[in-house]
Amino acid sequence: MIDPHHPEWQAVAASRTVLLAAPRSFCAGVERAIDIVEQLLHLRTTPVYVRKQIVHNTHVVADLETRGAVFVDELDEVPDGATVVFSAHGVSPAVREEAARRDMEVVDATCPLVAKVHAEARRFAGRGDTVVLIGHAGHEEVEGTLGEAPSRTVLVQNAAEVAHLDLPDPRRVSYLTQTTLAVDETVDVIEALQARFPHARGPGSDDICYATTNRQNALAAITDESDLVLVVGSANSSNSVRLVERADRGGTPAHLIEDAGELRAEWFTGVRTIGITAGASAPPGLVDDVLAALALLGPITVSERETARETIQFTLPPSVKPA
Ligand code: 10E
Ligand code: SF4
Repeated sequence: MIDPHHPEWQAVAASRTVLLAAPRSFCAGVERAIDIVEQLLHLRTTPVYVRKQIVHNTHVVADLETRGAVFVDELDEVPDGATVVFSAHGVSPAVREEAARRDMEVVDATCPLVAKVHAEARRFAGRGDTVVLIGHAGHEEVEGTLGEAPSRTVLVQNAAEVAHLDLPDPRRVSYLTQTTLAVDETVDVIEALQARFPHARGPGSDDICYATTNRQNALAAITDESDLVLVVGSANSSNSVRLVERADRGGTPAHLIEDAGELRAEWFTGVRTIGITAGASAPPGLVDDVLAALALLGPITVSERETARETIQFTLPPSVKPA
């Protein structure tokens, strides 16, 4: 937390320029997922369970928890017949089957762009291909997508792993990607895959979503001019971590912060221009808080650099649509 009266913060007091990347913060899939939980809290008199973090942001989860949502890790913590929300990252068919078997009311907050990747996994595996899923092991979205055709899907995390793939029929290969990967790194993985398996077929371009791509491009546009980059987001947020790595690869020191309380004085020595962005699950108000905190160190001139305009919105499931 910035304390303007403390000597360590006084030592880095200065007037500064802040470059705000745009787009940043909430994407359409996150807005929809949060809306779903909010609507249910309003509409139901019984408990509203949410399987996993609705989105990967500590503040969003804490806020919904305060308002009554009950977050659980697995369905075994949810009573039979209860209302349960599936998170924006999606679930495997096995989870859906368990919910159905136990008569739960499921409200699915899976982002439609994640659901699209699930549909591709079913289609590609259904035509007899081995599906190479490019993504990060252990991530909830990857676990959900892998679950669509577990015996026909293999996970690849980077270009180096492509060399170790041992596939049953090298002519029957398809690939898919997690929605929040680094665009530039994914190009390398797909190239390595196509070099080894020239028959490999993909989803057209790749599955990285518009929001991920836009936030990476917006950050790239301010990285060179910045002495320091701050990314607002939680540590388990894949798309937020990719933004930090993107700035680092561009040669600018970058830090992921949950909120203004995590700012550290030593980051600001010699820094005159600060680039700021936020991951797709980070509430916009947290960026406002960071700006307010930075202003305690001296006058700031804020300049927003917009590289794309986002107008996309997803409709809510019928069961939670406001009348
Ligand atoms: O860790 P991720 O970036 O996948 O998730 P997030 O909750 O931080 O941001 C929203 C992205 C989703 C739901 C995955 N496409
Ligand atoms: Fe959907 Fe993309 Fe947002 Fe994920 S990051 S919730 S895929 S819009």
